[in-house]
Amino acid sequence: MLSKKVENILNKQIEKEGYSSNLYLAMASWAENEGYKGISDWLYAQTEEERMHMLKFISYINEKDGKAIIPAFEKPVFKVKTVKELFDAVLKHEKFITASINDIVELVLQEKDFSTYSWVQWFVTEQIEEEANVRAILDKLKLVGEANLYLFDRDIMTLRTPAAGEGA
Ligand code: OFO
Repeated sequence: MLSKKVENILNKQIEKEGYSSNLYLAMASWAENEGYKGISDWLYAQTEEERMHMLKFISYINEKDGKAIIPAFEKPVFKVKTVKELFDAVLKHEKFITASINDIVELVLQEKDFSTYSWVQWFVTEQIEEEANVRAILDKLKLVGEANLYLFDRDIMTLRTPAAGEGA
């Protein structure tokens, strides 16, 4: 059984994970239009990963006798002109998601909901990994330089760590 407060914060996270999925979908489409095939593949893969995160929240809430709410998703907004700006925006968004996962951890501890505390640790680890992946991409971009985007775009998928549960 989830407390009302825990059920609410987990439902809010469904919306955030769904928004993340749509944000990366919009970014993937931007990259595709700009001719960056590798970058768009990376973002399409992220889109799927975020959808999987959203589904995890939905099934956990329902499993615990709560009611998962599927919301209307806000239109994703981002304004970038360069690949560097694009990945800065991805990192900024991941930091926002990390902060919201931390808010969940804080609340479940206050509520003494130790099973949700244990369950949400998967997301704590996942956020460390996601931020690290994006930082590695930004480092690589710095290394190859914006002038060599062809190479960066060709190799970006090799920087992707498969998500937990995804075939390696
Ligand atoms: Fe769901 O981890 Fe990124 O946002």
